[in-house]
Amino acid sequence: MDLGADRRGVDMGPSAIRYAGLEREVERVGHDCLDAGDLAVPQPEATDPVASDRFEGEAKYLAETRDVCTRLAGEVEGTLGAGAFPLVLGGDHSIAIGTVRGAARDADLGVVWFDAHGDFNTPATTPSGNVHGMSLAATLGVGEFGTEEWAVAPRVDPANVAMVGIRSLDDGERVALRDSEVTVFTMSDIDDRGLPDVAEAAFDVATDGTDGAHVSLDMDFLDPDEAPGVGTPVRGGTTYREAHAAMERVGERIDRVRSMEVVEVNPILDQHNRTAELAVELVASALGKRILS
Ligand SMILES: [Mn+2]
Repeated sequence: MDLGADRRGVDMGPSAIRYAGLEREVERVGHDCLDAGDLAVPQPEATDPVASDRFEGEAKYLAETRDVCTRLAGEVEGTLGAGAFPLVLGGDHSIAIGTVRGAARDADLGVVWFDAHGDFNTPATTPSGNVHGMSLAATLGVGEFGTEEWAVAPRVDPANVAMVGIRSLDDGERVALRDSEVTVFTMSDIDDRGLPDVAEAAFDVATDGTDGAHVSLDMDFLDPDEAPGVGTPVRGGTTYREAHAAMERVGERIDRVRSMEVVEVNPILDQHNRTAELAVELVASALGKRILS
């Protein structure tokens, strides 16, 4: 999916992640892996960004995004229903609306959101109109997203949502986040407490009284020195080891993890596919790979 922002190239991300050997690596960690292929997503060049929709002009490609996310939610729900673990590849972060909706359908779900950004804008606050910067707000039913067709609420309680790695917020989302029950661990928190401690705390938030957590990994969680091939890079992110430490914490609690997605890999901005390769490594850590095993 590359509808969540102005055309950038993140729709090639899943292909780059596959090319980097995801399936092989997942099987090496000890899991069977079935690639269910790509969802059909409209091409931005063939689509009017402000076609008729409820929030016309304030959120680009909203109708198309909702359609894709509705189908994705069905895939995720079906995967869970088959007793498997859904791992969704992006694509821009707007896909989280579908992943979370599917994972929350039959469960009380918490969310751990690893990201440089808040993704907490709404059509009323967005400076850009890009839905990938609204995906968490849409998931929680904030503001104009508080309608039945958008929100997964009440199944995802904001009190069970934790964000990690935040370092770039728009003014409107800073206010909205402060007014919400979402727990935000910024890069400053990681400086102060260290990543393992922050990741543990985030997991505690997401699993407190829930049936499990969804892990949403935006590759811009990492510093662009490590992950240059992302849609919206921001300096001052996590290091290579910190990112692995975060995913190793996920791996330690994998029995409480219901679903995962890795998003915003942009092969056009990447260097020799290193960001996609890093995405594969981080997924392997999250699924249980350890240095000595
Ligand atoms: Mn994001």
